[in-house]
Amino acid sequence: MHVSSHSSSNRQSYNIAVVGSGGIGKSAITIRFIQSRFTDEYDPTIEDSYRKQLTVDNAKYTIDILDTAGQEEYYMMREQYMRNCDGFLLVYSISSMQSYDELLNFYHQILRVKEVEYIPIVVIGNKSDLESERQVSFKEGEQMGCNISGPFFETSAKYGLNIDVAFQSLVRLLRDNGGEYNKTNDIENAASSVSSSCINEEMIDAKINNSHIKEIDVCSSESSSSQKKVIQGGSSQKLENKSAMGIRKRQQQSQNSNDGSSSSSSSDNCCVIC
Ligand SMILES: Nc1nc2c(ncn2[C@@H]2O[C@H](COP(=O)(O)OP(=O)(O)O)[C@@H](O)[C@H]2O)c(=O)[nH]1
Ligand SMILES: [Mg+2]
Repeated sequence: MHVSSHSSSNRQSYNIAVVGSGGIGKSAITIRFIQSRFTDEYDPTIEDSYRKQLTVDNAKYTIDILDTAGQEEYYMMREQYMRNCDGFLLVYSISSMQSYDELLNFYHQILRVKEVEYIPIVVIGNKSDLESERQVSFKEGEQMGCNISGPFFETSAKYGLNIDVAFQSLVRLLRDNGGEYNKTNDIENAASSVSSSCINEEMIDAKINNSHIKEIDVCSSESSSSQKKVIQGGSSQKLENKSAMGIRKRQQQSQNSNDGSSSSSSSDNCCVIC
């Protein structure tokens, strides 16, 4: 169920930041999405920006993705990219309760910096393959999505699970100014879509019994298609004082004409509107 009845943006390009604590897989998610591969190199100091073209619901979009790094500890330094970005992937690791707890700090800072009540955000619980190390339940992830009015996905950058649908979901939010997640969009509609209990318990039970990466509520997602990419090295941009923060920076660009869904599972996705 994607939303088209709300105010739609005519924009065809958006700036997105991948945000969260260090070591939770921001770079792995971004590289999986851009390059359809998994990297287990971990360099917390590299900040990259990427460009990718993707098609969502038959419309083409260019998205600039900032894979943030190092700013986790530099509260003030985050403000610049927050101001510049239209939408955010807020990421924690299911194997780190601390990274989960820190998400609300990021969220509140984004709202404060942008001075708005709603901002297009998708919540991601990454490393869903690390079941034996799980510290954050699926339900807690959904609760976080409810708290910040955003769709929630558990992903595995390692296995390419739910990565593409998470990005597509964010593009739809940007296009629809949040759709049903933005309660200020359409008061009547929003009121009727708000359920008294934040999470549908039946859905959760089905989810838990099944697996952590299958859908609990249906968002449309697109079928896979083959993907051609050109990755180009580039110059650094955007962040100032990066040397003071020990951040190394690259820029990569991916031009393609697909819907960005080739690398992940076919249609596993989940969103809860609460
Ligand atoms: N098992 C598993 N490991 C992951 C996953 N995503 C990232 N990692 C690993 O976690 C470490 C940190 O990832 P990275 O993307 O550099 O984290 P960042 O600091 O948030 O950018 C690396 O060793 C990655 O290989 C995942 O989905 N599953
Ligand atoms: Mg990183």
